[in-house]
Amino acid sequence: MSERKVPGIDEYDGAAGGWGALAAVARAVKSQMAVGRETSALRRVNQPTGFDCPGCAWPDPKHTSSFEFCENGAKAVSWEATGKRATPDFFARHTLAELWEWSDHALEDEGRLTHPMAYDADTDRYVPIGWDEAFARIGAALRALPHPDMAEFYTSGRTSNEAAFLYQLMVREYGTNNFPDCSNMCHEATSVGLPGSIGVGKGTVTLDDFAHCDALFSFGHNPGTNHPRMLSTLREVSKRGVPIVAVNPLRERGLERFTSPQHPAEMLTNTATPIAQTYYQVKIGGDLALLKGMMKWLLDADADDLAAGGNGVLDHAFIAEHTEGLEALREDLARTTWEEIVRHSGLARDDIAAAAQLYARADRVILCYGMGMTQHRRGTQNVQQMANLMLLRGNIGRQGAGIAPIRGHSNVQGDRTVGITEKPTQALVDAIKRTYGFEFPLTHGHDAVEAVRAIRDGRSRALVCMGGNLAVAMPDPETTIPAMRTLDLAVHIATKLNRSHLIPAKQAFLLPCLGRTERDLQASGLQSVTVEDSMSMVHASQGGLPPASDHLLSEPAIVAGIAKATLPQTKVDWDGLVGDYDRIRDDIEAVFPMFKDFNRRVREPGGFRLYVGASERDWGPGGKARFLVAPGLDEDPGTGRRDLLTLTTIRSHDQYNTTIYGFDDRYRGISGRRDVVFMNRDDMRARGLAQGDRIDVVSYLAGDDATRTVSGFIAVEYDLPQGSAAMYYPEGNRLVPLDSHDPHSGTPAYKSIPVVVSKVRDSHVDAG
Ligand SMILES: Nc1nc2c(c(=O)[nH]1)N[C@H]1C(S)=C(S)[C@@H](COP(=O)(O)OP(=O)(O)OC[C@H]3O[C@@H](n4cnc5c(=O)[nH]c(N)nc54)[C@H](O)[C@@H]3O)O[C@H]1N2
Ligand SMILES: Nc1nc2c(c(=O)[nH]1)N[C@H]1C(S)=C(S)[C@@H](COP(=O)(O)OP(=O)(O)OC[C@H]3O[C@@H](n4cnc5c(=O)[nH]c(N)nc54)[C@H](O)[C@@H]3O)O[C@H]1N2
Ligand SMILES: [Mo]
Repeated sequence: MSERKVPGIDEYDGAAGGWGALAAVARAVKSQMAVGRETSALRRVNQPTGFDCPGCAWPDPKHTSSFEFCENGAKAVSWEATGKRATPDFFARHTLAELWEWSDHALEDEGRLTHPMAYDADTDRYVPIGWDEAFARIGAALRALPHPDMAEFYTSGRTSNEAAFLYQLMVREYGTNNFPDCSNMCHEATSVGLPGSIGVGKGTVTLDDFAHCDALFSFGHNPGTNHPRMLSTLREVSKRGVPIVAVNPLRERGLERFTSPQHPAEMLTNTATPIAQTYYQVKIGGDLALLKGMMKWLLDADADDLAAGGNGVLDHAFIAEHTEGLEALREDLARTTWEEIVRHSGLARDDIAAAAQLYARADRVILCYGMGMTQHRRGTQNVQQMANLMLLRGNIGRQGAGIAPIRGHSNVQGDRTVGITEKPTQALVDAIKRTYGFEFPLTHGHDAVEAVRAIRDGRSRALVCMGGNLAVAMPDPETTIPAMRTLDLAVHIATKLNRSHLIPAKQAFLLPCLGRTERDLQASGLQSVTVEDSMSMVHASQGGLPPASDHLLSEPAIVAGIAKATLPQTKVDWDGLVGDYDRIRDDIEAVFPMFKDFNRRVREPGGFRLYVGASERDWGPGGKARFLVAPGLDEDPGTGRRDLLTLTTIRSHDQYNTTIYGFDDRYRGISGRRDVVFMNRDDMRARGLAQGDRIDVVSYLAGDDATRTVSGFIAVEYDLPQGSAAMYYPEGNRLVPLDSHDPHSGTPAYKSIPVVVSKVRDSHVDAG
């Protein structure tokens, strides 16, 4: 680390977790909550009778009886269960133009929304409106559109199964499949890529498998920040002496060592458990090359072993019985030279061989991965190469082994399972017809990128958002935001104020809903909802706090309100369903037979696991798993000149997606600021940059004429490979054009932006 002192930049030499995590929870609670009412919420997270933590989709250990501590879960809960309120008074004091100048942090920090509001163009303010009037106006606006395909219905992944099911039902009865979804920006490469390989777009492991694996690979995710409860699992794995291999351009503290707040001995003695045994600092976008290198090594070692009379390194019995396509993969790997593999991955051949050897020696391997793999132009192929690697040794569909996409939002997987998809199947059309007696078109609707394009081009005139912050989460705000300003109708169902809500359409509505932590009372009494975690476990979630305001409605009730106002001839008994969520679950079961016995099974402690064929070596139609070839090694082809730096965008330790809790990123040594670009020491030197120098970052994507710049950020020296750089999301989003995405999954290439970094003359941050 450089000598110059820059405010807010320091080295963090502690472990992940530890006392720092406890102190951070105390601060989060103190800034948001009145101790007593709200803090009782913290004791009910992820308990058998409590609510599902809105923080992430990592599963809960089945039989925990004590509070499973997680710093960022506590932040998520205290942020929702805050004592602060954004009331009609607040909206009366500020125009939208004024609020636009506020930071994303300041907007949400006003607290929970309390009343349904409608935009008043004359005063440029949100003013209170009654629920019925809001529904009537929304219904009228939706009915006034010339065609249902001119409306977009976005979902963010916190939405429960029950709310999501009703939402897709309403949208389909209305007549469109336009379902832009947060998963389009997230794990869509998994949902699209894995079915081709293993027949199902979901992970194949359960939490129990982690107790049986004998090697674990972690590609492109940062559990210390984004899935902190996973560290407890990794800690157990490490304690068993199982090697953990991290593949990540950045050295992430949570992948290096962890002091568990669950274990007093570690806390008191200030010791930590080492996590990753080996850390591969791959170049950004170099994973495809690393994976191919590992597979090339395996095939060569296998051939050698067979020639020497051994049984080979691959699982030949599995390959023969369960797979097809190995020959094409073999040819592709034979064509790929080590020289190219080394250049693209940034790793030495010996190191790649060591990773492959470690993989080959283990009998049961789990491979986990996150956004570092999916958010590339060839994210889908990246995912499929990971599946190839696993299939070579039969590491799918048996105990202690499998592929584990680590999902983002706590119910992003469930929303998909219950029908939020722009590509419906004939089976879904038939099931809805059978259950409700109406038909909807089989034509594909819009995903998130397509939805923004349609809005930009005037083909879509209405946008309904079930949660989220679409304008800020999407790439290219210079396109997305002006496009959204031209809409006829914008409806936001939300808990807290964010920038997307400040983009007024001709008519705009802000509809406040209950959060996970709150009691949901309907005609039949207290309700619970259900969610599905990353490992396909479905379980119930019931809030215990009194609602943040008497005027809130639940998400299912809001959907029903809009549905009744939009569909006067509806065939669905909306009131009956909302009055008793058991009835929604019965209908989910009727439409999706995999939820057989839903209401009974979800009442069992810990819930139940949905059927995942690949976990049982049932590979779906065709009957075989498939090795799939991804020609070449370039993960982000066509993105521009390779002499540029490649910039990735990442989450700080103090944010939840576009929700900015605070300005610290403890494990990376950053405090009180987010205007940083992490750079390699030699790259800084080559550009005459010192720690804290102000810089401009300009992206250069082939075929993109716009000049996209982030100005005045500061350069921070960090341990990442030469040629790679990183900054925070969403600050980096304006460097990503809307068209820079994986063509198969539509996932934006947020993790690979070619940039030029240059010094802003004579301006470094003052020494502290
Ligand atoms: N506290 C908290 N929890 C969250 C979230 C949050 O914002 N805050 N968000 C939720 C959501 S929606 C999601 S999707 C998940 C996201 O969880 P992650 O997938 O962990 O998300 P990111 O921070 O985007 O970081 C991914 C990691 O990929 C690495 N990386 C970047 N580029 C590359 C590359 O080319 N190759 C490799 N191998 N690695 C790369 C980065 O260094 C970083 O460590 O977390 C969920 N949980
Ligand atoms: N550059 C870059 N961009 C990215 C990413 C990246 O890694 N880099 N990651 C992408 C990923 S993985 C994702 S998932 C998307 C996230 O995109 P979104 O899901 O659209 O964004 P969030 O920030 O999670 O949404 C926050 C808002 O949700 C609302 N909210 C919170 N809780 C609830 C609730 O219980 N009900 C309702 N109705 N509303 C609620 C609040 O109003 C809050 O302001 O961003 C993507 N964008
Ligand atoms: Mo995500």
